[in-house]
Amino acid sequence: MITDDIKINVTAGHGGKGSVAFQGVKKSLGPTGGSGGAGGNAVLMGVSDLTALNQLRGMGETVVEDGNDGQPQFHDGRAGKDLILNVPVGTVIHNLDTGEKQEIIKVDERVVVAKGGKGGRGNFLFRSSRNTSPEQFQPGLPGEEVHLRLELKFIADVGLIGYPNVGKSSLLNELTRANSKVANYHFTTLEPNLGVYYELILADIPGLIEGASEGRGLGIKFLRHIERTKVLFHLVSAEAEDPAKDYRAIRKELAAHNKEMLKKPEYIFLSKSDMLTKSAVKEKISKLEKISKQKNSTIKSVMPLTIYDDNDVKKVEKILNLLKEEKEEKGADPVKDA
Ligand SMILES: Nc1nc2c(ncn2[C@@H]2O[C@H](COP(=O)(O)OP(=O)(O)OP(=O)(O)O)[C@@H](O)[C@H]2O)c(=O)[nH]1
Ligand SMILES: [Mg+2]
Repeated sequence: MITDDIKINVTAGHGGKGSVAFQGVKKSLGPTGGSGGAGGNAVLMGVSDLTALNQLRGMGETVVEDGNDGQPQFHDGRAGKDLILNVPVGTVIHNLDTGEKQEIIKVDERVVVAKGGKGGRGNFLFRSSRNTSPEQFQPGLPGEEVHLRLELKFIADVGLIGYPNVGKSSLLNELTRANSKVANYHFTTLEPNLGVYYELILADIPGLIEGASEGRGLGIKFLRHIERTKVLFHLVSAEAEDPAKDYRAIRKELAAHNKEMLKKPEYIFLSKSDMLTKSAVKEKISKLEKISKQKNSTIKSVMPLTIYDDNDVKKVEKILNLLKEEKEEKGADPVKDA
């Protein structure tokens, strides 16, 4: 199971205390107390492992290492070690205390989520012409405490959507080296799968059904993973009695999740077209084409598709190649574009 939504509480390290010490026995020989080290920070770091949040589950209250206290002889305390927590790229960090949101988009990108407390000054730093043997010092400051929700939203370029059993996973496997489970029943895919076509990332999500937004089937929580994709590949089975009706039903669920989803360019595939005669395919395609001619339609193309015909698969690859070029030209970032 991929963990894609968790809460964690982290407290950064406490700053070390400043030291009070003097040269030799006599105070008059001057202060030498070093300062305390800063407390360690809590840092989130982007990694490519999509299951990285699994490791953060059940970590409870986590406290980062404190800074060491200052020592005599001008020795400052060592700073506490930062705690680095790996999160998958595409993780949105919600600060539950402030309501702030931040995203980790790149591998190795680091975000300090809780800053360690400052170390206190030792008495050496309190010396002055008026007070040559100060007894003052500062205690270190406490580290920041944060309550975070970490929500993974895949950074995919293409989202595969449709009813269950329409061949989404089969297509993903055909186009990429993904090994998404395929079977002839509904809800074979229980959690999202990603595949890579050159530099494009394709996301295959569990099938949607009418009422998914009200919790039917597997629900629509997976839609967040394709919220930021540039385009949608919408598969409607040739076996559907009324493909236009199926198409609209899925669009309704998309809208229920987020109306912005309806603005994405869409490529429609009448999947499993090998199951029908040529004329029946034509008829169903024309029904879908009618929709594509409506005002405000974001449909780019409608085509029949069977994964058993190499030519069909090549046509899909052609679309992907165009998207790939577009992405290269723009240096497009699917996240920023969304
Ligand atoms: N005849 C035919 N069958 C296909 C085609 N593509 C997929 N299938 C079959 O359709 C069934 C469902 O395929 P999946 O790829 O698991 O469908 P899915 O849309 O991912 O289904 P869920 O994960 O349940 O949403 C499997 O038995 C596939 O072998 C096709 O082009 N033609
Ligand atoms: Mg599937």
